[in-house]
Amino acid sequence: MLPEGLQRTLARARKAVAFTGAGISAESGIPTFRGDDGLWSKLRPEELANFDAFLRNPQLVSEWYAHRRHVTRESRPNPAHDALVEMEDLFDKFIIVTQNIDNLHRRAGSKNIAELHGNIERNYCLGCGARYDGEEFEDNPTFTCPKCGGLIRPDIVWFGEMLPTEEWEKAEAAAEEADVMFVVGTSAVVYPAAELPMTVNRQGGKVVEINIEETPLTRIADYSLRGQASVFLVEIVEKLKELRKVGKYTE
Ligand code: BV8
Repeated sequence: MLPEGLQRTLARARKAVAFTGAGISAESGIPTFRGDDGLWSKLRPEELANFDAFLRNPQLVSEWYAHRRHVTRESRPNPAHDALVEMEDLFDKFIIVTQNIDNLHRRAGSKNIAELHGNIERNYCLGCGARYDGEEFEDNPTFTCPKCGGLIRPDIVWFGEMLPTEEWEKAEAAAEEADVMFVVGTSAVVYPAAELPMTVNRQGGKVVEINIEETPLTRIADYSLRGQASVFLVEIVEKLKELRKVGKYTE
């Protein structure tokens, strides 16, 4: 049962943002970063998810991403991703702002997505900029560009790298005007992405955290729902459908 206050927020909200992290894909079988079985628990970000590490050992870093691409392709969107697809039709304005690079929001069918940290299905050559996206990239075990021999890197944001300007600006603008932001499955420790829920809070929008554990955001969230992303997002979508049926928006 959703808190009364949250139901009133849902009834009134016209503009919404879903801000997602690795936790929304955990139920698809993709390991998170900082959980016990998280990716980082085995490897440290400085070892692999940064440009210097890539230049030092391009084969190792490229093989790690090829492995992760394989894992994401073997997985499927879960009911949490599907609930966010339905959410697009339940608000006047809705956008998914994701830190995830696993491509699952796209595969679930979401249309309006800001990918703050890139997408593991996109790659480009450092030498000539040629793009190597999706399947065509797989049969290239040397990760070098057939056109110019340059190094091919994943089109994702490593630590110390700037976020894609257009994606970041889309995310900031949405946070500035959101009536509600659902913060789903993120430990809220990576910046500048983790600033976005603070922006919503500062402009008077409601922050609804959905997480199986407490995070640094819990204290500023208007509602912190403790549990699985799929359970709460499905419940929120059912409530929205009920509320929208009895008149689009009730004050
Ligand atoms: C940058 C791609 C600026 C690679 C990633 C202050 C301001 C600005 C920057 C910084 C700053 N302080 C420090 C920095 C630097 C750094 C940073 O934030 N470091 C952190 C670690 C302190 N930031 C950067 O470097 C960023 N760039 O700032 O540039 C700049 C640059 C140059 C010059 C001047 C300025 C770039 C950050 C992007 C890094 N790239 N990923 C890859 O994936 O390999 S970050 C990585 O962490 C992923 O993208 C991931 O999405 C992201 C966040 O992690 P989460 O998604 O939250 O995942 P996590 O495992 O941590 O948490 C999962 C959560 O889910 C948990 O809470 C768990 O309880 C919950 N959960 C689990 N299961 C479920 C669930 N919840 C619900 N249901 C479930 N079933």
